[in-house]
Amino acid sequence: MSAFSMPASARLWMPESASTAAQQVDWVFDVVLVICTIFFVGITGALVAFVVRYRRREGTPATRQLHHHTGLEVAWSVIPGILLAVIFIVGLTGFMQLTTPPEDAYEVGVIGKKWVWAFQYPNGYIDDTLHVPVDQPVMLNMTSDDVIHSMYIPAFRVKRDVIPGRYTKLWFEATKPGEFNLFCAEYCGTKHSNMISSVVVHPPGEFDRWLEKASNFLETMSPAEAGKLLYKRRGCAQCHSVDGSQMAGPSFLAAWGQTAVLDDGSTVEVDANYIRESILEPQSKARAGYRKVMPTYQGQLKDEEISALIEFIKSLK
Ligand code: HEC
Ligand SMILES: [Cu+2]
Repeated sequence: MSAFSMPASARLWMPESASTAAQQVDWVFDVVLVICTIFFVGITGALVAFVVRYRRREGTPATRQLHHHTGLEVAWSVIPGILLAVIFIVGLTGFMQLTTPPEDAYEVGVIGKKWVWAFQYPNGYIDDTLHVPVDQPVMLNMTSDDVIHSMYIPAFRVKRDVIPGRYTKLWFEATKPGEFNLFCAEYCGTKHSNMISSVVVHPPGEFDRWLEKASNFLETMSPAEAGKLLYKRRGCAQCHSVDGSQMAGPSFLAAWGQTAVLDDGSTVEVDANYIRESILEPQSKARAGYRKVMPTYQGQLKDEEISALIEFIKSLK
């Protein structure tokens, strides 16, 4: 327990705290802040006082020689030295804890891509919101499809880069049910600021029920409805509108059956095969007039999911 901790709601400059790491992180932050403030005020105060007191005056000769003061010099070296060593040790142990996930942590896969998060649960289900059980360590195994992103959950006091071509891990244990913000904290392109999601912490016993229900959406919904859900959850909505407005990609409104002009001048009809190919190999037949920014969904959308997306696009007459 920290000498500085107050009820979460009473804190002015800290976000809500909802993980086992939050208290310690806040405590270290507060202690370092207090130490820095004491030194800042002390040093700046002495500086100002000396400037005023020993300023050059008419008729006062300059001091010829100053001798050093061994006691003072030892004190101002040793005391900060000890403080720094203590901060280092506390920081190092905290860092080790934060970077070493417990063996029994529940693992969720994370893929960052411009500009959406994909969270993959052990049964293969993918969602754009992170759902976790309360009071259980959770480990995120993270990678990126394109550029460097950064997983940041302020209420849990955790943040870690998400890097293409390698896996980084981050873990936490949520301490209260609720919904908390989740951000990308690394500037990753035009819509970086839209790369917002949330963590839903489920009360005991509810997480498994949620996962079971959420994973069955392909069976419980009509294909077009399931496609609409995928369109929102899997980030298509970031670049494709359904009301005809222009975004990074062509609108899906009335796209079905249209003749699309490709960047090599040829044309193609927007049908099931073309949509499927656009999703799996976006660069192979690129539309004229658009930048090739669509990420591939190869290996990330099952056949049934692609079919559902096709039905959804078809339904937008
Ligand atoms: C980062 C932006 C972005 C995201 C995310 C994105 N797309 Fe695209 N998409 C584009 C762009 C740009 C094009 C046009 C250029 C091209 O064909 O590569 C395109 C083209 C397409 C086309 C061809 C449409 C036509 O009229 O020619 C389809 C179909 C498509 N996307 C489906 C999807 C689906 C389904 C998703 C989600 C699973 C998705 N896109 C996610 C940017 C995006
Ligand atoms: Cu990002």
